[in-house]
Amino acid sequence: SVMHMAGRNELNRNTSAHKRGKVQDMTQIRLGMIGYGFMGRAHTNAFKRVPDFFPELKYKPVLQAACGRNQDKVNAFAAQWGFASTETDWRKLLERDDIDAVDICAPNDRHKEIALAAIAQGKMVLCEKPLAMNTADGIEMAEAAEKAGVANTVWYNYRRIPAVMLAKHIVESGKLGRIYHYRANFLQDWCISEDVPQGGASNWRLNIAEAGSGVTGDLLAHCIDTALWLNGSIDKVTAMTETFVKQRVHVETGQLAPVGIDDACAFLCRFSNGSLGLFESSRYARGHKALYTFEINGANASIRWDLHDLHRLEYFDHGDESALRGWRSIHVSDHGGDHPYMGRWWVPGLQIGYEHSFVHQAADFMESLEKGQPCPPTFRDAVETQKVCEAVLNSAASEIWEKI
Ligand code: SOE
Repeated sequence: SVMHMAGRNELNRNTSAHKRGKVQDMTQIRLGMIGYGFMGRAHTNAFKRVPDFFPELKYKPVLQAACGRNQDKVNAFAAQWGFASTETDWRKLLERDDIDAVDICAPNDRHKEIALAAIAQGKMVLCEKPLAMNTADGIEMAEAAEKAGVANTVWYNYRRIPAVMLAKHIVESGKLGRIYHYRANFLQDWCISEDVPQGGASNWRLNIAEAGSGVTGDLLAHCIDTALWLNGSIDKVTAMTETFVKQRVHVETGQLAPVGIDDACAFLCRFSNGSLGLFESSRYARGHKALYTFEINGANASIRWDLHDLHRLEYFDHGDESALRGWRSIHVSDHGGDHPYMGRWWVPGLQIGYEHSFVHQAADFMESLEKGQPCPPTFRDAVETQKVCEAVLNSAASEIWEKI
């Protein structure tokens, strides 16, 4: 039921509003946004679009409070984006009874503490990826959320790009036949300069204490989430990692400090369905800014997708007549219903972009409350990604195959 999915908070809100005799709009999901960086903006934009483009949804997100440590900066963010109030201490935010759902857009090392405290207050929790610093923490978070019965989701946003969702539908239709290969890349080049520091609002991703890992948790986690969803579970992995720049200035001390993260990572894996996986990620792939690609080769057909061309899905069908056989590039923009989410937007042929993956997840979260169903990937789903990330890092260290 919605009651179950939304958790105790829904119940509390009903009774207290009733007792006070106040009229409380029960269809409002009052959000507390923790963090106002890149993801704070992406999520806020998403929630703002939901009522306009998904008007039939019963539950409507409300920008109730933005939270960040710097009062001036959080005030400016709240004023610009339309939040009704601000907090500088996330614990205060969690104590407020006018907050129904907490969105965690703080660096990775803060996810667990904030999520557990939010769950203890009966709040719904939306958490940025990766869920946790390691598998054990992720399991603790998933168990706490399940025990409390609070709605939860992790922002692995790429699942909800229409072309990627179409790939899911094609896989589920069985058209590909037996799957032989799954291949994915996530390539960037922003760390090549040794002058990029570690730590702080812009570069916490380079600081092991805040990020937990480098490209494995930041970028390959996306590839792994998509892969587990499209191709099922992974049994074992063998990996290598490298840290090309061994020391970077730490912004807090101004001193050179050892770099603890993986700058690049490649791994091979075996999926439970018998297919072979090959994954690579680097922040040193000169020329690539955010090249996330995946390809699946089946006995009958193959599909491939590229984030730099995200509105297209490429498809090769061996069943086509031989004279016409070839890779087709599907512009995923049709409104007939076969192209996921596209009927929500403009007219056929006009594409959408990166930010819409977040809009779709925000809308799906609201819908999940109405239907009383989970909004995947849940904390529990994200633990599976965490397990693969951990096995990859362990294998890179041990130089042996690691079972999941
Ligand atoms: C890193 O540069 C980053 O912003 C990741 O943190 C995101 O998860 C990825 O989607 C794009 O790249």
